[in-house]
Amino acid sequence: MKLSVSARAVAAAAVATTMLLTGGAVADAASAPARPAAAPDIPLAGVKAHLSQLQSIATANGGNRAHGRAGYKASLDYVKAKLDAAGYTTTVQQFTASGRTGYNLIADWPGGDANQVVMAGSHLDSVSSGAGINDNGSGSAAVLEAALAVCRAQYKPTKHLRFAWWGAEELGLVGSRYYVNRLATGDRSRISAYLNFDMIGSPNAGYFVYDDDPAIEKTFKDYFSGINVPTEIETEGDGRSDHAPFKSAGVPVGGLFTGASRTMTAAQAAKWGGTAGRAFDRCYHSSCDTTANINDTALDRNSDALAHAVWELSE
Ligand code: DTR
Ligand code: CA
Ligand code: ZN
Ligand code: ZN
Repeated sequence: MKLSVSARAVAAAAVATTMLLTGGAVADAASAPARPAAAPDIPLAGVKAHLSQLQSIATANGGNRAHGRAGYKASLDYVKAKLDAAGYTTTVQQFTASGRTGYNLIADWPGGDANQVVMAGSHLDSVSSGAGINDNGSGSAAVLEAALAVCRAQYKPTKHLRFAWWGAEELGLVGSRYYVNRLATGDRSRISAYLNFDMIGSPNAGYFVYDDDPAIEKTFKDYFSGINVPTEIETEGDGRSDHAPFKSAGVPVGGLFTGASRTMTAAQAAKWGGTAGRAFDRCYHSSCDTTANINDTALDRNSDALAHAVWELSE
């Protein structure tokens, strides 16, 4: 007698056979490991609101947010208040440089593996000649808004997230070096990545990716490829921002940069838009580095890339 064998029975037999051969469950769409949630879009309006606050702080405090001046501490108090309200564990680290008191702000997002810490940071100080909105309100505001997005999402990554705002970078990476030098040796090796954001909204913006750690570099480059924005390797800054002390301590580092006093070439203008022969930021370290000195598209793209990397590297 010929048996009619249903397709379901054939499939069941195939699964059973596979189970026997693999000794385990058969992975299928339902059981495949879930891909981590993609990073949320970082609202440009949120980042710009922080820049407006930093501009107001500078205007109310002698026109700058420089190390050792009232404008810097007011900037730190602003950022800290936002993070405290969002449930972060914040720490203010005090140090002295050039005879004046400086401060780092460290914000830990509760949870995650303390042996695998993903950090994102930026320097919060300006030079004494201006408000420092691109240098480096842009990085500080983007890191803050990404940290607030982690709270909004109630993101619970495998790794531990830590965010930092450095003091006295303009004096020579003083705050970040103070932090790294005071890490217990074991703590240095617990930092699996440090991401640096110093000038990410330059008016005549280039899109530069640090090429220090290949995996971090790829994370950023893949993001920009996904939005069809070409990038170049950052060549102006080795040792010139707060990633340097982390790199010297053996921590994998990466970051983004939109350019400072170097001029944009014709080839760069052709792929990015912008003006050839003009500095990426004509107001670098000048009094005109105000909220008018920001390229919104560049700031938005880099803020979103920052969040993408934080989510991707901490999953
Ligand atoms: N040192 C930064 C500006 C700067 C110049 N080149 C780079 C490269 C990468 C990051 C930052 C910079 C400052 O003046 O704060
Ligand atoms: Ca965005
Ligand atoms: Zn600077
Ligand atoms: Zn800077």
